[in-house]
Amino acid sequence: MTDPTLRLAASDILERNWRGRHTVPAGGLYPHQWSWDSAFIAFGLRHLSARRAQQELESLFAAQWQDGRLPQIVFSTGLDDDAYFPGPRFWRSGDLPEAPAVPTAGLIQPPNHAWAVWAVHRSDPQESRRTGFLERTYPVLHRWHEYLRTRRDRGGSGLLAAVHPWETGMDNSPAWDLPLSGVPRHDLELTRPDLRHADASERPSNAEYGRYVYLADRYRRAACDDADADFPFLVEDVGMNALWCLSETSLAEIASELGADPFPHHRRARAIAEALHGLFDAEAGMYLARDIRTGERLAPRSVAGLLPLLLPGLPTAQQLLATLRGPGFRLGETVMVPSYDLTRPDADPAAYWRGPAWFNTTWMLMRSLRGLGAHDEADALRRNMSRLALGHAFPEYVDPWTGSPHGTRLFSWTAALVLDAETDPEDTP
Ligand code: 9WN
Repeated sequence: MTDPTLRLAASDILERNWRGRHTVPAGGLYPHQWSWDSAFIAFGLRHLSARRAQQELESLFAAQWQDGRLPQIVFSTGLDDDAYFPGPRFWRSGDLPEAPAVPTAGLIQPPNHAWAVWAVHRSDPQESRRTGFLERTYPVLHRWHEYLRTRRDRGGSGLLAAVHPWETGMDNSPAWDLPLSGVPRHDLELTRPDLRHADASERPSNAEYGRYVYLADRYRRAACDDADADFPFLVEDVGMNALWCLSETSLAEIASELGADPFPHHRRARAIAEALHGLFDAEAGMYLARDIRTGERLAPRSVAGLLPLLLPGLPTAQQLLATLRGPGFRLGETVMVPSYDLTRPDADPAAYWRGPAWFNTTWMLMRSLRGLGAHDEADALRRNMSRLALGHAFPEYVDPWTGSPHGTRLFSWTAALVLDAETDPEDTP
């Protein structure tokens, strides 16, 4: 790590947001434990304490449902129900037979967990072996991926489907506008505790929230059973599936390390990669999400469509690199990778997932660039991420042109991922 101030500041945030067994994404806006945040956070924590990185992941794994799902949110007990909406009273997970003892949401988030477990192991294999980390986590991860494979392949294509924009982790992406437009709006008065902590112009609108709540409510009413054939939102998201494929490859590594057979994981990873290839759109120069209900590709080009770059030996890597460097994403001219196609007139550098640059997606693409030998571009991204994080109190996201900060501050994955990038700059996916 070149800059001790950065390391100190990042660890300070991770310490401040630590709640004894897990880290909250941000104290005010996101006061519970989020699934894919925890995996990103573990990538940073592993440089401070292998034990803590293990705890971060294992506190999430302790909330695994009997059907294998890892929930989007594990609710902290002891907070008011209105600390975040929808909270534990909305989900009432305790009434569902497959839910764990702790209150959780019923939705999921992108499966980056096996990837994180393997990274935590690699950073201190001795400590991992001594504590039996992989022995404990492998069965959990295996059941999680089985849930995705058997319950979430709603389109029968071999890809997992999201039933809610929240599941993709890129909630307000323009890619979801079309499928969301057919979703009814929940008619109850909305509670928006998020607006106490963030500017309304930088958060989804009430109209969008009405639809989000309709979907979550309908999913909960069906006991989160993934069996509703007419569910009004069913999309195959590129980012979720790329991370699933990458995590399946990590499961193969974990299986080998444990003396188990890695082959079934390699076989599944290959099957996901092949199915994912069905989402490649040569004209767009990237992968596009698919609406299962209509069978149509969703035209908006979001950063999710570049995330297959994480996958080793990707046949379309050069086309994706050209798109990343081209007018839509402008690598080298922008400070970090924008979340949405800059050539579109509705791209907005400040609006939630509709233009600004996030640290997690930039960090993933930085690692991908390094894996492809593009070291100078990877280094430039790393330097920009560190400068902007330190200069602006570790913001949730930034303007991709000017770097000006948006969203909440002291955001945990921002701290964790710049810490990771600076401590282990040579690491690849
Ligand atoms: C809903 C916690 C989460 C991230 C998501 C991000 C945002 C929540 C929200 O915050 O989503 O899950 O309330 O907007 O979009 O990626 O996991 O940091």
